[in-house]
Amino acid sequence: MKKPELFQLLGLFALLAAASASRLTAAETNSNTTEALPRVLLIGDSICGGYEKKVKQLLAGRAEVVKNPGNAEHTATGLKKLDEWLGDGKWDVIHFNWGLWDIAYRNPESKNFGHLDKVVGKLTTSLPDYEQNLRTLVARLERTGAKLIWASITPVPDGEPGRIRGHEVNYNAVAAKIMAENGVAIDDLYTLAIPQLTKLQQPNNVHFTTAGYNLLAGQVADSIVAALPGRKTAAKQPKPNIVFFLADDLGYMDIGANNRKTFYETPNIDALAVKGMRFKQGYAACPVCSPTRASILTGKYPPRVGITDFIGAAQPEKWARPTKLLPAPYSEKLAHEEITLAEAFKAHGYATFFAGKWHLGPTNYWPEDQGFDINMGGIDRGGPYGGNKYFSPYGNPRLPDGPPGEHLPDRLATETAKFIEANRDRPFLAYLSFYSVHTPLMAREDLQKKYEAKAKTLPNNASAWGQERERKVRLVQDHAVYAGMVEAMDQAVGKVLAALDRAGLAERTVVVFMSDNGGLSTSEGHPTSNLPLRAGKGWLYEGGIREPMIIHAPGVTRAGSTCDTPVTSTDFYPTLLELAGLPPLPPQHVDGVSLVTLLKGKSLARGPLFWHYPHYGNQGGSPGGAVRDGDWKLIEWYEGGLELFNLKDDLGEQHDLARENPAKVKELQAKLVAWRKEVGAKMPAPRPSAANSPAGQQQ
Ligand SMILES: [Ca+2]
Repeated sequence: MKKPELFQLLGLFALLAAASASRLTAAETNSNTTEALPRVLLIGDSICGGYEKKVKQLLAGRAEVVKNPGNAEHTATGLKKLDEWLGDGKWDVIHFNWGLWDIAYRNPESKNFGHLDKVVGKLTTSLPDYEQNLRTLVARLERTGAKLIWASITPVPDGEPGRIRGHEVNYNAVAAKIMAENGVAIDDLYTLAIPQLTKLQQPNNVHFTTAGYNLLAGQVADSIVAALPGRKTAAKQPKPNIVFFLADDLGYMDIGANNRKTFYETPNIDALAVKGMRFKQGYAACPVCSPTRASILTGKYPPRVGITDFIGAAQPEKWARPTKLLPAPYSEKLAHEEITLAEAFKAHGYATFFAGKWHLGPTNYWPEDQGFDINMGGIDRGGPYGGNKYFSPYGNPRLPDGPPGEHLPDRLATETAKFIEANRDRPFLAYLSFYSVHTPLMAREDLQKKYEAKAKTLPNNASAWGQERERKVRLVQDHAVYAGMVEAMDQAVGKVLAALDRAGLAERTVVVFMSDNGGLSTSEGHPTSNLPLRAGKGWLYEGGIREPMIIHAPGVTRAGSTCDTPVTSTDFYPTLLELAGLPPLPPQHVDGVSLVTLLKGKSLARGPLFWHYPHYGNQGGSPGGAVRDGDWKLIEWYEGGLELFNLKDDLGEQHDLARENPAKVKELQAKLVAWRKEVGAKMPAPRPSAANSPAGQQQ
């Protein structure tokens, strides 16, 4: 008997065995082998039906593969039928998947309940129900003693009637968490399919072409082979962890790595720059906080997400200041439909952690609702305004108080370090979003004293002031309390990096440091100076948007390297996915560009960067937009007026070249206008003339 024939015969015996009896029968019947083939049960929906045949071919002679009869449908069907499918339960490997049916919408009017109705109506299974059902199913599968492999839900294309693109990511995230908790292997068909989706999937349909099913089958067969008895699971290269530090209101010139003469001391952040790459033209997508925060978490420009001002700013209908224009309306929460950076990582089995300032919406829109497993202190507020503010008790519903007097940045670092230690054996995303160095201006007493003494040693020993429109602007860094706040935050960064070292994770953890807008220099205590950059937080000049930005990606970035390419906060999303070896999510991070090429020291045509801030901030600025293209920057003030700067020659934006170079103004303004249209930017409105009268002047 030739080998292929033997394998065919074995396959036949296997089928007989599956149909009627236990595998002992198969072993006894097959007198030519001393051992029966391992038994593999496939449980799945029509996608599984699509790759079933090829998987059986690929495993012929190595395993007896049986699929559940028909379609596994949704998790509720699984709960009803699982015992029937398991039969005697003597399986070596069970490869299973639920989800595609669960995320389908059914027409509640339909009587034809046996099929997907292809009409958006009621979601088959809510996310909490899916989680509960899947937990029960996994518990029952575990009792079989088989090695378990869970296959992620394959992508839903845009335009498929009956399902919404993106739901699969959220359901995969929940499933990945359950599998991680239960030690179930993951066969990530989602990640496999994403890059080639348009080629391998049928148009506007979740089903695949033959080539697509063959691709899936190859990976399914490999995952089964790796789990077969006597096989050691091949040790995979662990995925890198991500630690993302986001400072609040820290200016570009506030760290030693960017400013050797800074009054403040930031040895830990400077050391990070020495290990990784420092961006000299890294921008925030907005000169105030909530919009930039949204841009990092969504990979989209703020006007596309609708969050164009800090949440809490007065909407136009409540606007009381006697301004020329009415500010544009803006969204006061980050929509659940956005697949946040945290949700994207969670979908691939990452543990996700948030600590600190959130400021992206009311209750039900906090970090735990946007993909973070743990939330320490992230709420609606834009500052530490409860209790004793920067010192415990904090009066924060998401941060249990520490001992009286405990300092907030240190506590957030402690929590982050604890999370890192607890998750040292699985990939994680830790997002430490400091409340520091935002107002209220409060420092640890020892640090304040240290910098009061240091201020006395400054050459002129006096603050100096300039003018930015009607506001005075600080020109010298010498604020002792602010300096103390900067150093305390830097120490907190050091504490987290030390935890990575202790856990032995420093060489497989990507570390990012960024701030959400420029340093506060024209209001609310005017604590810092951004010179030579013009103005500060709340302004479209460089002082308001150019940020301290560092990325250390072990094995990718060269120690102590710098980058001069202008990049912006929407770019983190695709960059971090690529660094983690995860597939991009292009419809989500539509405004981001992966910076990995730059991190490797190569050049990248990043393209122009845009800003839209249709609001009167608290720092003296007025509504405007801006575009940065090469060395040029155009600011369009919506009250009227255009300013053109060449940043290469004029970093301080002192020489407006708009009159000298009308062609460049026209070119850049056309780009800005086209971009506003593309992202659906809302504009400030002209005011009814009555509102401009002194009677309308409140505030
Ligand atoms: Ca801020």
